Amino acid sequence: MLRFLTAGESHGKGLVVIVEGMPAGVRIDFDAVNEQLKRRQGGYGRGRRMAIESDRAEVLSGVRAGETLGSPVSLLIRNKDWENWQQTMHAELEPPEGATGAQRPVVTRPRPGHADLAGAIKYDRTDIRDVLERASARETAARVAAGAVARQLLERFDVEIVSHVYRVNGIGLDSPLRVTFEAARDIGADSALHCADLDAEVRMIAEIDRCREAGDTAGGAFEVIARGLPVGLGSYVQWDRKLDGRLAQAMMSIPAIKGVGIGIGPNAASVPGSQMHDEIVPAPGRTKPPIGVARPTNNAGGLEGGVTNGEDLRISGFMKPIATLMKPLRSVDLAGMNPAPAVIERSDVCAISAAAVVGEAVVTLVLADAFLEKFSGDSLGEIQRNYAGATERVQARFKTPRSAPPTREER
Ligand code: EPS
Repeated sequence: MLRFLTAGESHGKGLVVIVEGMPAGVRIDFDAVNEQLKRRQGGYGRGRRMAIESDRAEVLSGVRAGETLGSPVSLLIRNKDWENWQQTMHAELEPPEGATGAQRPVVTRPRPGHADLAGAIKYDRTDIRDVLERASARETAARVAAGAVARQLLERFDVEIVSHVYRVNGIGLDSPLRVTFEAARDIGADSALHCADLDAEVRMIAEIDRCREAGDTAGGAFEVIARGLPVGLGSYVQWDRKLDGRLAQAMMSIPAIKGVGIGIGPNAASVPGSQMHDEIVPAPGRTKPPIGVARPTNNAGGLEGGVTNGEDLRISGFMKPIATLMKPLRSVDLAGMNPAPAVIERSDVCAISAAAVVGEAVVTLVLADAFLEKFSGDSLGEIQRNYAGATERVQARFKTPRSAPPTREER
């Protein structure tokens, strides 16, 4: 089992994540972790906060001489912006001596679409800052760091996880399945919007500019694709073991995600069975995975019955527009219960590229958990042996193509 917990406020000292269940003996490349954090910070439409931060993870535990120990891996990402918030975000009763930054006024005008109103009522806070600090998508930096650690386990088994953005508001591609795994993998690190289709990207960027000029915000859609997964992660035998359900929960937990699609996604409701299901054809000699069959299409997105079926796993996330509008929507000032425009906090116009990187991270964490469930072990070596044993069984089954099912005697 692989699990993780995060902590940290957006303008507090920093973010912390504890990843538990990483087996011992996995080599950790810290640059690779920081590279993922850098990717999350980028993308067209991000706000000024990203110019302040240059996120890096400090390892506090669980790794020694570059290898995991099997103990919890804990990571710290410091907030550079803390310098500007000490007078407002101090943990002590009063600001400690030398606290820097300004003392900010209390926030009392909740933003429609953010956690502000529900959070202030639920936790009985008069200053909405107590809610928005934790509800902020800043927390996703911690998840990206955790995902970058889990990714290094899956990479040992040739699993690759990539993503691409395919829509901003209504602009872009109609289906993510038009983008191949290779096209998504080859998107450059310097890509403005992490989109595989350059023509669509130009139109999507224009839409973000239009929103910015109008004091508005933009949402969008992205897809995560995982290649190299073995057949049999997840299970159909119990509701909470279905991998599609577990992945959907993880995706929906990303701030602003309002929908999830697997493969063809919601369009599955609009096509007849003959156009939906992925036919099975012989593929003798197929090695990755060694199952002797292949699918000419992948509308199912690599999952049937909540189990990986050997095709690329494809999962989309649908993001609503950011809740902070520079031309604010109507709200109520909770201090006097009078109508008032929603508060304006510094924010992004569009964070869809960041959401794609976070999507990769949460998908990686769920897949690593499912992987460890199937090939479980306390050390990398033990997992490798279990994986090799399972692969051998599948290989043996498909080695000699059978024209008819085995008879009772043969069995
Ligand atoms: C974010 C940091 C935040 C926001 C954004 C995500 O920083 P700040 O509030 O200082 O500008 O830019 O959060 C939101 C859009 C939100 O609604 O909470 C980050 O690190 O990703």
